[in-house]
Amino acid sequence: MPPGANLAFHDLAPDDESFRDAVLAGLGRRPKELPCKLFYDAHGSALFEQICDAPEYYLTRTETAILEAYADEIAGHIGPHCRLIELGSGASRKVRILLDALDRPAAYVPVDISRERLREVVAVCADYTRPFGLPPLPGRPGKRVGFFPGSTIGNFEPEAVVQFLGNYAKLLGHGGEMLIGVDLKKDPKVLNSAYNDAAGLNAAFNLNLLVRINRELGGDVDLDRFQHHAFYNEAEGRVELYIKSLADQIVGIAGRRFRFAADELIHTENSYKYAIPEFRALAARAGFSAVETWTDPAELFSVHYLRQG
Ligand code: AVJ
Repeated sequence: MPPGANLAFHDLAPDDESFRDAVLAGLGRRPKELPCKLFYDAHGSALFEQICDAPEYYLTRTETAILEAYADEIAGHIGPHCRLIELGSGASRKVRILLDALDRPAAYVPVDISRERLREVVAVCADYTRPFGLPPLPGRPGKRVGFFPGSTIGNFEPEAVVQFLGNYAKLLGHGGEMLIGVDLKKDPKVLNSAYNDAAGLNAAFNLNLLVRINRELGGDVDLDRFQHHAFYNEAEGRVELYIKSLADQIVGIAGRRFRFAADELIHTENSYKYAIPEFRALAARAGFSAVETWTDPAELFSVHYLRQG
């Protein structure tokens, strides 16, 4: 933190469902599932950082290049003294690019935990998939601007995207604007390799859920009897991630016994991909109109600047 910068931390104490409850609930469903938010324990987050540097996983470097290429144009749209409210990890290089280009931003509000060089940093611990209120923000009243990079919006079902953007709109208030990263539909080969990288980082990231179950819930999962399974479902416009059981087996977890059939799939994540008009249509249903959209020359990824109304 630079000299003179202030850091405020507001813990809204989100009542996060325990890992145990989420696992037992998910494995109790038909078909079985484990929610993707469970990926991000310390090891999972570290694996994801590695995935971001994998040659096949173009998303992070492409979005970063777009932000670097158009930072001044984006800062022009945002204007001076904004309050930048970022949902999710603020640790990435991306917000750094934005903050360096912005004109005297008034505050940066990472809704998770991050570090920044601003006059004011207001960190808020909250579950942003649910509505929450912001604490009073310091500095002169500037525009509230949302920042949601990384195509994490792709994890929401399309109908939930409208709900989520609607909640975000309320959080930003009248005249609020937002910058959001959205991965684009493309050649299935490119998508399939992005989620099945040669180094096996996506597989380790996915199967880390089973490692967590053994460590945290006293599971007796034999990891050699399960496999990473990810593919692009063109009809649904999404990459689907599963953990596949390689045999008929019974596994003990948290004192319970779960039966898995050979080839049974446990769903762990959807990552929706959009064509630009498709995403704009969803944003419009949430009350946002498209001000500008930037892509890379190969149109692999898109960054959208949206305005309410
Ligand atoms: C962080 C949700 C954007 O869906 O591409 C990476 C997570 N899943 N490899 C994505 C992820 C498998 C990533 N997001």
